[in-house]
Amino acid sequence: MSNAPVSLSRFMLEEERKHKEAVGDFTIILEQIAFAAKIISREVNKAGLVNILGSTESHNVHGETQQKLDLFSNEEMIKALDPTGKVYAMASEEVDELIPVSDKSLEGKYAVVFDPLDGSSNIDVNVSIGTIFGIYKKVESQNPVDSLLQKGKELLCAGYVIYGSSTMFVYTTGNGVNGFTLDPSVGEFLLSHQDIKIPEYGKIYSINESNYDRWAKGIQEYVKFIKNHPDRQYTARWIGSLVADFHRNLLKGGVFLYTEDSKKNKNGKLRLLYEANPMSFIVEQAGGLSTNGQMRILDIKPTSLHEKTPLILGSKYEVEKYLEFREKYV
Ligand code: P6P
Repeated sequence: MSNAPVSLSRFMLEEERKHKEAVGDFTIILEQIAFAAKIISREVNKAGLVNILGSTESHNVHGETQQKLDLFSNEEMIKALDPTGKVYAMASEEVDELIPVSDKSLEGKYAVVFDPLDGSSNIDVNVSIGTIFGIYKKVESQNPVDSLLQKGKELLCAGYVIYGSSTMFVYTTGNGVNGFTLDPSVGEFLLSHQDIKIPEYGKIYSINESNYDRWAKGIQEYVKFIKNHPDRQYTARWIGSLVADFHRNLLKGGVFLYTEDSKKNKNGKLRLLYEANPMSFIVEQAGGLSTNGQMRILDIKPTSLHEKTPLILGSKYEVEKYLEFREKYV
């Protein structure tokens, strides 16, 4: 049995062979996302040394100041995907409308949503950040946006890249979750976390408690319960970077919550298409749960590219307990 490291490319090809109808288009898209991730990783890891730190004068659709690395990462994703001719439609957190694709891409069979660099407000303070993506099959419709406004449960693939102490590529195509760590010396992502499963329960809860006074009673009572759990001591961890907080909880167990509140974020802060849905697909494939407090995230029918949703996801125990408290206190 060879103990040679398994590269992401080899893993993808072996996955592709399991689908006799596959012609390789899907693998090409994934390979290109991995390629863009390597470029972004290189720039993120030297951001302090070149004039790519800091913010631009521009703002995204959410009114957030766009960081230079945000825009750089967005461009890298588009440059990696459009030339393949396989991507019929694309949407990004950094672009207000549907991203125009070249004529040859109009024959593409897939649609891709992505947050090119989530958590970018942390770039200047050297905190882990990430890229999040999801891939859909194109739907036959007059309006290309319809291929992007599909329920999360229609995703063919979802993944994220975390630019942290190492750069990792974590993804699922519906057959479990696997993690690959970038070996910069060879420029390859190598299989390092095979068949990731999130623990049934954890000891970590991740929520920004500065919003406490604006939460519904059920959320307040849930957090109080977790902080005083009868069976185990939980600890609070909040990095303020979804990919970093999610990745830690995926590996160690626990719950991540960005709930709605009465003032700042009436429908939560995170975006359904390119943050909540991909992370929800991954956590469910790893044995966890993901809800908006009323329903499964992956069952929500999106109505606009940048709509927000409350997001509570992680280990089954903590998410089910959250639903109990929301039911009890409304
Ligand atoms: P807050 C980063 O800006 C982000 O979109 C997510 O990555 C992160 O989980 C959240 O916002 C942090 O929000 O309100 O704690 O700054």
